[in-house]
Amino acid sequence: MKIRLACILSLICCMVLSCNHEDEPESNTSSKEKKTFDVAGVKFNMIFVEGDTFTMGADTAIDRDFWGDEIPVHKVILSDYYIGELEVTQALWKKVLNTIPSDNYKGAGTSDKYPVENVSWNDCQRFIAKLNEMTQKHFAMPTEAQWEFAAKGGKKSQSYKYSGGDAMKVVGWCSDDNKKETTETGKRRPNELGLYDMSGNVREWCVDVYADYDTTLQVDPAGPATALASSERVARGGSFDDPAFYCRNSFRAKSLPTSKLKYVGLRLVMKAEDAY
Ligand SMILES: [Ca+2]
Repeated sequence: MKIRLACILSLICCMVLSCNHEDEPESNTSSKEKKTFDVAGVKFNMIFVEGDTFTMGADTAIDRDFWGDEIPVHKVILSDYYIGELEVTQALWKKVLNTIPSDNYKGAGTSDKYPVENVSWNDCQRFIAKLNEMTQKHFAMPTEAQWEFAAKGGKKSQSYKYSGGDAMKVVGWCSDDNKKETTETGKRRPNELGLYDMSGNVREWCVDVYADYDTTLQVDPAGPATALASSERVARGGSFDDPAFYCRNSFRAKSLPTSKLKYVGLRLVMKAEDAY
């Protein structure tokens, strides 16, 4: 009886360990669902997001914390795209621009898996331009619609409040953790698409100029066509420095494109047809 009990316990233990392992971000894989890119030795994964029509904005039936700019909800049609499995890391930023801008820099090597932050929207555009020059690819900053659709789990959405769950402490890092700094990317549970830290850790710049929503059906929207130097840009997902309700899938933050903040970084996207 004791032997049988020991076997059952060790089987459960193996299953738990196996599950934990599956939650760790993987590298060195390449398929339609997940493409690995290598920039002079720094590898990162992009996850396929099948396009669809989705409802953008706060689902007020499940989320009573919504703010006025999260409505009116509206239908958006998105084409297929890829989005970063993780926030852009300090290792990748260093490899591309050879600079170390982050406030939470832990030292050479140690900081590699931490998200880059303290980078302005303008800095991020320079980073992407240089990355594209190095790789001969077409990486971009997500549109606000691409970011929100991916955060909500795309076509695999389970209608969670945060990206990947209804409890923030399970899926990401916010001020409730009381850490007062970023955490290595990929340490909490991913969302339905396998994306980590969409909610929390660092807010993520989007390409869009911040503007009110309207009810018009939109196809691959990228925000207002006119952008002034003083136009605030959208940053989504909340951060380690924000309360949990800022980390909801539909919450919208904004900052000037010149703002460098220790809680704002970015994530990459790419059109599906550009991934080959
Ligand atoms: Ca984030």
